Amino acid sequence: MRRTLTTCPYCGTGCQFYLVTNGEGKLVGVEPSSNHVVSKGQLCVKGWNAFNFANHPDRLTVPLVRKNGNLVEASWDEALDLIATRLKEVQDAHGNDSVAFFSSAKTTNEENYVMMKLARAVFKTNNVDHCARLCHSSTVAGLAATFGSGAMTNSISCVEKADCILVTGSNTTEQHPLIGTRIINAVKGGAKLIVADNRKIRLANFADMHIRWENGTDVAFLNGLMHVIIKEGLADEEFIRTRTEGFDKLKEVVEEFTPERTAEICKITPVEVEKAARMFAGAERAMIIYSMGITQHTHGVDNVKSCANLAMLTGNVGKEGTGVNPLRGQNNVQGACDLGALPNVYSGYQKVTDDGVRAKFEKAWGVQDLPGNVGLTVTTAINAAADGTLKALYVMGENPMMSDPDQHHVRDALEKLDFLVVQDIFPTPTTKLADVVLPAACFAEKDGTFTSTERRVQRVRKACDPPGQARQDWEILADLARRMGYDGLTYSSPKEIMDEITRVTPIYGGMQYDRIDQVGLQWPCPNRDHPGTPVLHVGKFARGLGLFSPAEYRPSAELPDDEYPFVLSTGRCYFHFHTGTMTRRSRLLDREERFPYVEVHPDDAKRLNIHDRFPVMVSTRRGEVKALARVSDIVIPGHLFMTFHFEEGAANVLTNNALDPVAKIPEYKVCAAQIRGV
Ligand SMILES: Nc1nc2c(c(=O)[nH]1)N[C@H]1C(S)=C(S)[C@@H](COP(=O)(O)OP(=O)(O)OC[C@H]3O[C@@H](n4cnc5c(=O)[nH]c(N)nc54)[C@H](O)[C@@H]3O)O[C@H]1N2
Ligand SMILES: Nc1nc2c(c(=O)[nH]1)N[C@H]1C(S)=C(S)[C@@H](COP(=O)(O)OP(=O)(O)OC[C@H]3O[C@@H](n4cnc5c(=O)[nH]c(N)nc54)[C@H](O)[C@@H]3O)O[C@H]1N2
Ligand code: SF4
Ligand SMILES: [Mo]
Repeated sequence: MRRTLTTCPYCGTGCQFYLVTNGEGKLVGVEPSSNHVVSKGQLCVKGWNAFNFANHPDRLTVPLVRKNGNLVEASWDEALDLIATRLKEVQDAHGNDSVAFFSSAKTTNEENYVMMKLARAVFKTNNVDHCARLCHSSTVAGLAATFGSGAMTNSISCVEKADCILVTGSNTTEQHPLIGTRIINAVKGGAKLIVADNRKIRLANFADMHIRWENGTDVAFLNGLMHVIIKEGLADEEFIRTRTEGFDKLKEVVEEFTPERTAEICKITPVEVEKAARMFAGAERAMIIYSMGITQHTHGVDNVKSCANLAMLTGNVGKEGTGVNPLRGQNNVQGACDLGALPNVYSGYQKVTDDGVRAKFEKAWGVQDLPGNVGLTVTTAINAAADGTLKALYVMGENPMMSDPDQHHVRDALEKLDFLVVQDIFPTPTTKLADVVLPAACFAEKDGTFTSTERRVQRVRKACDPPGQARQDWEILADLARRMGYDGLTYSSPKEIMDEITRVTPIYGGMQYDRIDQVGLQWPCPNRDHPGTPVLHVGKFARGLGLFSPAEYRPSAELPDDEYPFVLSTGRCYFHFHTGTMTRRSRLLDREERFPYVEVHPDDAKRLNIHDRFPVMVSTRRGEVKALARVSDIVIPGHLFMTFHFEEGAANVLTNNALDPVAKIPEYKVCAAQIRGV
């Protein structure tokens, strides 16, 4: 038996564990790492089972190329030559921006860097993005505007130092289980907990206040809290005076949000608004933790800015046990953003529109004419494909057919493309539409790094060989670059890629492999002597002064009406991850949750003659999906909740692709729906 220390491939908590391989080099299990800073010898059920999918017989093992309508086996040479030729043809005919790249929060930092360098240096387009668009793009935009840096301000260890925690739109015990445990520990240690989520999530059992407001009304609620805090003299005046700007504007906007008006919009009571305001503002150290309930709205950026406003108003930024803490979802979504798999920035958030930055990367990469226009996002690329302006798409480690909103629209868009490449570890609904499918190595089969939600860069280590002819993602991309006549992506190892990253990316300047060998470091870490940064904005915000950015309340894009009387919200469960490609191929996880389901309140079920565990049809203006009813008071009356884990009951057939105007994130959390028994 051999043990290899690596990082969990599921959520952004960033637990580490040992992968156990037997004498034949086959993965046989997982052992926790007792001295890891976050996981401390514990793992959630997905971590314990993280070795399981890697051995599954469905793994992609050979390149596939479409011939006469069918995907057939091909050699690597044939597949990569075809990609190089076709992408070049498309660009020659329709311009550089007719090609787009989806990078992957499942792959390593090094691979994301290589992908964005390939797009920019070789294909001369900024059309590169990844699933952060569907997830925390509101955070990146909202916190960059208010604080100057769009990441979690504090560390996971800070949770236990808070005196009051506001958890809003985060089902922490199921989605970031080891952070959920920290919250429960904090409560046991005397911290107050306010859970703002209309579902009765597990954390609600531990909460001093569980506020079940209407989905999509967070701006009103947060403005209401700030109204009370200002009115009752609970604001941190010194912090406002010395550390922030724009307070007068905030005061003016929240003036209108009396507890009564707030309660009316949110469908709660004025007393709840007042009580929560006093609890939060009264704490010595108060922390905000949020996730998709805040970001996945057409007003996602406004929601994030409002969280930032509340933290600044009460002086809760820049010290331990406080802060605005977006929990990043995927294992390496923080890293994919940091490494510039985004259409507007290079690695380290260096802007593509800045002439000096482009000149720097031209020199470092030995190329000319890097494009200065901001590229397409995941969501706008799909729309451009549907319009016929985007002609080719290269998808690495994403499954847009299942994860993007409005599946019929996505299918239509992907079918219209002249050329689609998908590089994955398993066949997916997206590979089914591809012209070329490339088999990739999974996390257990590669070296590199992931960056966790607390900005911690940690090692990923190879424990076994990839199946069949599957190759590392970065090697595939580098091989393609060579076929396009570019040698600047030829590396001998991920370490060499990281060395280049440290040279061109100031926040990662000190992230050399020898330094992060045992314990990962938190960025910004500008040089080899820097110890890393557990808490951001200490003494000074990244942008100088914190900017109060008040928002007016705007309702969600599609509200219930007579035809579609329910609010449908979508999200996740504990046992499955996203589009289920990995967890549904893990025996233990699959056993726990086997069928698509929809949560419906007992009063609604009774009225509509719907029975627990019996099939129902859920429909919206975009389509209909069959699922099993789960009759339960987890949801409030008038609300339905589904997960998007199941291909045979795909929630994204139903969702609305209305976007936030700034972040371009879709409104996964609110659309109008109907339900009936079948
Ligand atoms: N088991 C598991 N873990 C995961 C994932 C997974 O698929 N499975 N995915 C990972 C990823 S990428 C992400 S982004 C995270 C997501 O983690 P979370 O955001 O915690 O998960 P969700 O289920 O999307 O939504 C969380 C909660 O938001 C609430 N909510 C919905 N609308 C609103 C609203 O308008 N306001 C408020 N305040 N709350 C609202 C919902 O009721 C739900 O309980 O999880 C990560 N961890
Ligand atoms: N309705 C609804 N839809 C949502 C959401 C929601 O709350 N509601 N949440 C959104 C959010 S927050 C997110 S983050 C997105 C996630 O959207 P996606 O990223 O599209 O979903 P995943 O299932 O994580 O897809 C990852 C793919 O990468 C593959 N993969 C795994 N490891 C590797 C590897 O090492 N190399 C390669 N090449 N491939 C690999 C997996 O098999 C899988 O097909 O979904 C979004 N969609
Ligand atoms: S909490 Fe997240 S990182 Fe930790 S074991 Fe579970 S899925 Fe993996
Ligand atoms: Mo996510």
